[in-house]
Amino acid sequence: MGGNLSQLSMNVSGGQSSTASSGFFRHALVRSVSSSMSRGLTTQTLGLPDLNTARKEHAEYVETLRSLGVDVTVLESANDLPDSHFVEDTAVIHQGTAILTRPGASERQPEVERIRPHLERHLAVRELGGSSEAHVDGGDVLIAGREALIGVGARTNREGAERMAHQLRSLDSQLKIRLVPFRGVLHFKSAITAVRPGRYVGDPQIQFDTESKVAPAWWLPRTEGYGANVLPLNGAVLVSATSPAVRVIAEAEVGRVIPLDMGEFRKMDGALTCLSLLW
Ligand code: CIR
Repeated sequence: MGGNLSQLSMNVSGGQSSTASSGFFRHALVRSVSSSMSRGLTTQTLGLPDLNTARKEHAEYVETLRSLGVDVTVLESANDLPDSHFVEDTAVIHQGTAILTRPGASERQPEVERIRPHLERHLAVRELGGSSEAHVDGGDVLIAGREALIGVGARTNREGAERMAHQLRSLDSQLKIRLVPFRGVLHFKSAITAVRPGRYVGDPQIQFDTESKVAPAWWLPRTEGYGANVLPLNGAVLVSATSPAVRVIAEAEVGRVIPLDMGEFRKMDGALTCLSLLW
């Protein structure tokens, strides 16, 4: 088991000294909220999302990225694709190259071709490769510092994860890549992200096979598991406004924390990282 909140004071000084190693991004691609978002896929039972509130939350997200120095391209909404604002799942960007995914949910596969030309405008783009049965969602690929964790779960299968690992390795031979089978949550990054490289925060709802355990530095209280999806960006950490615990952790680890309301996206299994592709 990793750290808990009562141990926080012991970790604070070590955390603050490493702030500079957080991810730095100049560009982001986001897509405006689909007007059919309430018809998207979800495992939650939190009710239907309110489109206007979701648009406000999205606008605030975009403004926050801009306030941190990110040049944000906002694509027109794709109203025929209810989950298309969750652009993270369509590609994995590393070292100036976008690797297109092959999402595990067939309903979401058309999103990839829809975003391809916009990625090609800015980045080198490559295919995942492998058979049509190789599936990977961007929400299962966590790259933090020199480590990449690829979750094998509800949306990403072993063949998809291996293809993604192969592509990442060919871009960056120094990257330490691990495939991590998991259960209990939709995407790996729904439950594990890094406030900064090497410092993972986790939702205790995630379950691992014995041999594939990930040991986060911080496990959140069960009631605040949603807070485990954080977005470290240009010296700050975006966190969910619903988790006081993750706020305390991110303040101690990084210093600058920006809480955002993601309530409408949460109803559809979405969280902070899902709404952007960053490079
Ligand atoms: C889905 O089920 O695919 C969407 N409703 C939610 C996707 C959220 N994306 C992510 O966690 N990376």
